[in-house]
Amino acid sequence: MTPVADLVDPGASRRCLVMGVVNVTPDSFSDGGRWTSADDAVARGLSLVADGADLVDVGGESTRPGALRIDEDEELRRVLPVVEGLAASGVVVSVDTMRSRVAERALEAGARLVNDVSGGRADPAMMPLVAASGSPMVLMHWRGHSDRMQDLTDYDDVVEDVLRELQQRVDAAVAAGVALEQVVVDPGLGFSKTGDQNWTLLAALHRFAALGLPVLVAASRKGFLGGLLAHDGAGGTHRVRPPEQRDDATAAITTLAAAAGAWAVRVHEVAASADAVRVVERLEQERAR
Ligand code: PMM
Repeated sequence: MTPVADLVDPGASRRCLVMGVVNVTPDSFSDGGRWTSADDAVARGLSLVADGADLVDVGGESTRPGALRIDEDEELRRVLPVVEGLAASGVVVSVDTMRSRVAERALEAGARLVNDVSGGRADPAMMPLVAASGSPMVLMHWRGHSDRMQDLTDYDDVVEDVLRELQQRVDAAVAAGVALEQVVVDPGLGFSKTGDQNWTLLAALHRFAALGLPVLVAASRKGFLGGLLAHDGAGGTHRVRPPEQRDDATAAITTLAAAAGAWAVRVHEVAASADAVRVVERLEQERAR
């Protein structure tokens, strides 16, 4: 069994880690269509590591709002050669999938972490598979597939409700035989959340950290940043900032997430976030003196 703490440099720095993203998809909102050949995707992953990524998350299925599912064979075809190529180069690879069979094959190909945005809800075989494999797992807060997730944004209190629903997923994982030391939690920014609800969750990150489990924060390039940074254009148009122009705001969130005790941030452009987590670490060392 690999505890989360031993995934990257066991015993080394306790700073917030940086997870670089490689989406091997034609249609992700953030970087879709850019790394569709396995060679390009592996090269991209290696360049993220050169920029300071501690681990690389490889996904083959877009989860942008409204996306339809692809079939399992297509997901395997996209993901496996990239996982294999990066793992063979010594990269710590995480596989972003809701399917137990994709997770299983990716782990065989060298992945070390399963990142399931459905928190084990999309495929009932996922948690038993993770338990048997001994690999760590990200449980993200999730209420439904992308084609209907934005219809599922009713909360009494978004922070309380997300915390409770995440805790239920942690309990389900433990009941399936996953050790607590293997579990990472993620509030699931942008998944069944309105723009404002994402900000409310970010403002309460310390409460997620207080669950006592490592927390992953994945704000990178998401729509709520595009909305925040929108500006009024000619002719009274309201122009949402496009995804590739949201990286500075993403790095700002990395700083805040690291300061709130996040275990890792998941980002598309790594360099600024890699610097930010080191700034936060240095300040914390200074405060502890
Ligand atoms: N968001 C996306 C994909 N995978 N994984 C986790 N754990 N948390 C997230 O919030 C998350 C994720 C969607 O973003 P992308 O299409 O830009 O990768």
